[in-house]
Amino acid sequence: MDPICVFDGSDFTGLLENNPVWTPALPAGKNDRISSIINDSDYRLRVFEDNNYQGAWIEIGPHQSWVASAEWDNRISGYFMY
Ligand SMILES: [Ca+2]
Repeated sequence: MDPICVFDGSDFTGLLENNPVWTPALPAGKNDRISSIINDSDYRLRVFEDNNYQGAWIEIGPHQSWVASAEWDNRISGYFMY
């Protein structure tokens, strides 16, 4: 499976997770820090503002990269892929 990478930086630097799994709550050092994502998998990635897949969410499609808007910067607390 090709990786999904989430980054602290807004320019795909500062790797926080490589090939993440379903994550209802990111640990403290990674919570509310994601600023960019590369989804190089065949799955959709749905990211949530709150723990346990709650609150606002958006999706990053297969083989897409994403840079957080001001609204979403340092806000993601969990994600799953499907
Ligand atoms: Ca959050």
